[in-house]
This record gives sequence, structure tokens and C-alpha cells, in this order.
Amino acid sequence: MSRASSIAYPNIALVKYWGKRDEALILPAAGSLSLTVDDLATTTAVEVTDRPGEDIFILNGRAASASATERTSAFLDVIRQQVGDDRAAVVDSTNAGPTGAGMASSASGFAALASAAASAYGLSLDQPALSRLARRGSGSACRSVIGGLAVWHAGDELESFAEPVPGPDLRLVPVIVSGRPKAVSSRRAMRLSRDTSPFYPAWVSSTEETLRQMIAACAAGDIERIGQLTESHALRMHAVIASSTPPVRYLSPASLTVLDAVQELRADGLAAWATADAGPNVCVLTTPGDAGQVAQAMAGLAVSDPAEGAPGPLRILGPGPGAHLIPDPVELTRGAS
Ligand code: 2P0
Repeated sequence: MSRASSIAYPNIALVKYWGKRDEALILPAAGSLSLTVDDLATTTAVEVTDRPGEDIFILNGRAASASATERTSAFLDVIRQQVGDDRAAVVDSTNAGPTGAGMASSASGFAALASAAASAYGLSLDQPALSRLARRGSGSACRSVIGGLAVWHAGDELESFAEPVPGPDLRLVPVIVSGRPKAVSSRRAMRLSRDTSPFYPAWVSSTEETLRQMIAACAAGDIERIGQLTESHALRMHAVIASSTPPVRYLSPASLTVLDAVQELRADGLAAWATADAGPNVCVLTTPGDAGQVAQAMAGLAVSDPAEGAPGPLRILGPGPGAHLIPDPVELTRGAS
């Protein structure tokens, strides 16, 4: 019996991933670029049992749903096939942030799972190979294998992994306007965008161009340009999502209030640009120097009920480390159903 534990942090994309060209291998239609952050981590322990059979998946201290367990098992199968091992595993995973509310829990989740499960099954991987493996669980997870700024290459199966990119020191302030799980999964909504939005081809081709511009802006340390590209790209993604049939809309009135407030901060001379993933929560991109003022200005717009996932005083997220093994922090709950 062998076990391993890992920690991984969410990443927030500045150039978004939205759409696959290969669903089975999770190859994206275009490249993307993100910042792995230093809070809201997922910690995952994997214990390989001594028998084949059903895997057990405990999420946030409870038996996970059948669909979440199935997705975890399908991911473990990728590893089991590679190493020729059919033993089942017990996976115990805890998210510090809201699960399934558009705050990248699947990215930290599958990055931590890839790291811990590879080790528990005795698979030794370098960073690109671990990133490729994490991608098979959830596309954005390949970027959480990397610390700080990471670019995920569209590429083919062997070339589609994330790697570090040079850039300036950035901060993100998440403004949680709802802690509820999203109504439409990003996986499903992505498919709808690809299959039904008349804007999808332009989205894919313009994303490649935005990615080139973003990599150049990062290399130049041009925060103004990074911010403009970030906000514009996020709004384009939400436009593509809203233009699918049936339409999906992730941004809520509360999100729009935050977007307006961010625009006002800019008018007041602060470095502040908004981005939002597949949910109503907004992240404000800013600089280390302006982060305190941005967090203060946004505090009144975040939810205040802890049951809704309120973070209390707004957190300021900086660049965090890539997925890595840690000493076992938890006792696995044996026999959970
Ligand atoms: C991103 N998102 O780049 C974009 C922006 C959400 C909006 O990556 O189907 O959970 O597992 O590959 O990685 C969310 O998509 O989707 C995501 P799958 P994933 O961060």
C-alpha cells in the first residue's frame, strides 16, 4: 500500500481557455495564460489500496457525488494504464475555496490529484509530463502544475502542457459575489459555445493573437497592457458564452456592479482590471502597490454571509507555487461510501 499527499493552488487565466479541439485528450482550441495564486489551495491525499475495484473519493470531508467520483476514477485510469496497475485508490481532497463556483477549484483539484496520484502509483514525472497528465483531468489544471505565470500551449498531445513565462509581480483580488455552484458546468458550456456560437471561430483566432500580445506584455512588464488585454479577453469570452444556443450567462447583476466599480477605480488612477471565469465571481487584477486600496474598495461588493462562501476581509492573492508533494497531513477515512 502506498500513499502520497500534494497541494496545488488555483490559477486565474488572464488569457482564457474556452473550447476544446479534442474532448477525450482535453486539447484546447487555443493557448491560454494564467497566474497560479497563493491561497484557496486544494490538498489531496491518495492511498492506493491492495485490490482492484471501486475508487473512493472524499471531497471536503464527505463522500463525493457519483459523477465527481466517476471523473476522479477516469483520471486515475489514465495513470493506472500508464503503470499497468489495476488497484483502486482512496482519494481525500479538501478545497480551501468554493467548489464549482467558478473559482478554479477543478484546476487546483486535478493538479493536486495528478501530483499525489502519480507519486502514489509510483509514476515519476518531470514538470511538463505532470502538466500534461493534469490536463487529462481538467484542462486548466495543467497550468496549476506551474507556479506563477504559466502559458498552456495548444499543441498536440505531447506538446500541450503549461510552462512558466516571465512577467511582472501581479496581484489578484477575488470578489466573491456568490458561493453557489454554477448552474451549467464549464465543460458543457464550452461545448455549447463551440457547437452553436457564430462568434466561436473568431474567438479562437483572436485568442491566439491575444496570447501573443499578452506574452509580449508580460515580458516587457507592461502592466497597463496586461490589464487591458485581461479585461478585454474575459469580456470576449463571456460574449461567446452568451451567444450560444441555448444561451448561458455566468455574470450576474452583482458581477456587473463589480465591473463598473473596477472601471471607476481606473478612472481614479488605480491599476485595476477585471476578469471572471465560468461563474459570477470577479477577480481584480492589480499591482502590489495598489492591491490594498483595491481590496478595500471592493470589500462592500462581496457577499457577507459566510454560508455563501464569503472570504471575510478581501484576500489579496499573489503568485503561488506549482503543485507539489507535501508530508501527509490527513488520516484517510477508511471505508467511506
Ligand atoms: C480558464 N475556464 O482559462 C477558463 C476560463 C473557465 C473560464 O478553464 O473541461 O474546468 O475540465 O477542461 O479546465 C474552466 O475549464 O474545463 C476553465 P475542462 P476546466 O481558466
